[in-house]
Amino acid sequence: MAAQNKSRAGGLHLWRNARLATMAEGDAGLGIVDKGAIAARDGLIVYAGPEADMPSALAQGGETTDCEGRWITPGLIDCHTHLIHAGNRANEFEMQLAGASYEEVARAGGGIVSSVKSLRAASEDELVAQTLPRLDALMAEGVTTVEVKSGYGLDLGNERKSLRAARQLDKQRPVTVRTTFLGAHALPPEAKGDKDAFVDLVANTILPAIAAEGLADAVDGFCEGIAFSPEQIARVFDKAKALGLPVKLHADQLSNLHGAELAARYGALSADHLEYTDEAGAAAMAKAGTVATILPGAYYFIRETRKPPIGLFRQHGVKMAVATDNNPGTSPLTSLLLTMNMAATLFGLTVEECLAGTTREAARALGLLGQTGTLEAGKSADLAIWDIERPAELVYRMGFNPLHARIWRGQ
Ligand code: DI6
Ligand code: FE
Repeated sequence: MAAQNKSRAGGLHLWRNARLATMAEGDAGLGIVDKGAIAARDGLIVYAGPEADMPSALAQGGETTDCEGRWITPGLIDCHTHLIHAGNRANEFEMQLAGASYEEVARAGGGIVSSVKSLRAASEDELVAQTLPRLDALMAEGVTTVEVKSGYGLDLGNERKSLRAARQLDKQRPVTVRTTFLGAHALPPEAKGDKDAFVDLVANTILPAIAAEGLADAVDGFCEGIAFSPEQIARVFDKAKALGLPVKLHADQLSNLHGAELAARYGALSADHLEYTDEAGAAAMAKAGTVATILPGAYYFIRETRKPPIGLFRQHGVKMAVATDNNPGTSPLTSLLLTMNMAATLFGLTVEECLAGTTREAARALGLLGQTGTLEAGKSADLAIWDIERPAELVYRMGFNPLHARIWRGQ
């Protein structure tokens, strides 16, 4: 695959005769504009709004696309993925379907550790080659920005390899990739059960080296009984803060260790999963401006029964993002459209919340709200053009892709 030109497309381009869902914060609801148009210059939106109000200097010039009444939304953003991994765990899925418990699967060499083994055995190029089909599946549904975590390497060489592979994705496809270092994801076999020593290694050795190479845009951790304690995560976060990197957290997925409060205390961009988060957690997130990233794919796949407290998030004004959590163990999901359907069906999110969750709020969860996530002048011309009659169709269908065209930075 030839490397794509990552510079912004030059010149003026107009998309006319469209219906817009701007998703802009100040606009009511989806920010619907019935007879809308967008103008972009050098890959940046210079106008988005009613076609009739477009400044004539723009309306007269430029290459024009007639959208024939189609809908335009901001390009979709998948703000939580473990897209870089090697192999898959379909064998474990079969074992579980045959009645094996999680412990039995783990004893047979399964679980996160099996993905660590496969990733360590793969070269950087092999990781890129294995990941591109997953990235392509996301992009085919209008994704223009994707977050990619490490966390299956668990030593410096393999975490570095994972994040370099993630940076490669960005060079090989017309998409924005944001990388997140997830060293505190699981305990590797060589740590021999010593979580504290491993956290020291992550915080004091691996993270500074990753940061020095500029390989991570953010730092994440897995705060859970089966992973790391709040105190251990705090040690990683302290180092991240000292290095000037924003943090995110896998919080309260399987139990309430008050991960939401921990994330809020560190001013985290987002806290993710949150099935067991309580009211104090929601209140703390609201106060800190930490986005709640809802991950219905993992909830569905592991047949979780406890739902995230959507009502509390609404009540306290916590912003909600929606993401795939693509990973080989608990969410082998590469459809953000299906994820929206699950967020609505399983958790009761509205169409507006689902669409905001995969555009504006996902951008916020990545610290990118100034650059993308809404159709507003000054932002990147990241657009998804849809063959639909109403935006609800994007949430309603299961396994059907109505994307007509995907525009990234104006191209
Ligand atoms: N939470 C999860 O559900 C996954 N990672 C995480 O932090 C599990 C990942 C895996 O099983 O491979
Ligand atoms: Fe995850």
